[in-house]
Amino acid sequence: MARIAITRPVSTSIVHCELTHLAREPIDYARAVRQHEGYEAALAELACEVVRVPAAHDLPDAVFVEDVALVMDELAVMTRPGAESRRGELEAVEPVVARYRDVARIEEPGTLDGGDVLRVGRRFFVGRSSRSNDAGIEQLRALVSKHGYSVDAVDVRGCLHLKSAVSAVGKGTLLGNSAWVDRRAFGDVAWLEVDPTEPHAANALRIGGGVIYPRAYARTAALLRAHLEAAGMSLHLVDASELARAEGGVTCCSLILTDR
Ligand code: CIR
Repeated sequence: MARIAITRPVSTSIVHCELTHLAREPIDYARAVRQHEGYEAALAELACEVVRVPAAHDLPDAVFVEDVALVMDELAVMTRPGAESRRGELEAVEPVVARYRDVARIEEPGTLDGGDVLRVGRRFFVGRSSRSNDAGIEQLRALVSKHGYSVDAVDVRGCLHLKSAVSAVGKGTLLGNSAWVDRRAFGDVAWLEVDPTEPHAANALRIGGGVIYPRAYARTAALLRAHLEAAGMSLHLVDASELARAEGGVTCCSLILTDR
């Protein structure tokens, strides 16, 4: 069973990306490309075969492939991104996803961004955000409940996506910023709180026994490292500062799946 990470190159137009909670700052394209290469190297360290969707330089946010699809063992769901400027991203991603899974779709009036979807075992938590609406969440529920997954909507405030506020860093362990999401929504799980000086530090990408994480959040990284070491897991730090200016984190830049 091979582990696949689907990625997409940084677009030359990244500076024109969508921004919701951040002020626009210059983005160094060459540095963003180098950082993305470092991210792909971390994926390879975690035994992923990196499969690239062709670049789409006219689509500023195309690097954030997480938002346009969800991939489970049983099926894939192409989302309908909440930002209209991002809907054109699906066209080239779908055929790549379709190599590995049967594909279902979120349809109008539903909207859903993959960044709002957090999976913990057979449970999906979906952020009700400016990008994902109740119709999208209902459609997802209809598609995945027949495969034994539950879907709970969770309110998020102050950040773009649910996974800006909380992400999974181990079996049943979440890393979160409780100023942006109510941890009680997730029931009985272990919760690591981000350092209060690092509100953006809750987005981590767990792949098997490793976690990819931005080097910039040094205090939260120290906490996370101690937790992972105790659990026999590894921490893989990457530079992700340029894509952070585009309001993206480490989960956003890949779709992880198993090829059977
Ligand atoms: C957007 O606003 O859509 C992009 N600039 C950032 C998307 C980040 N994606 C993610 O957190 N899953």
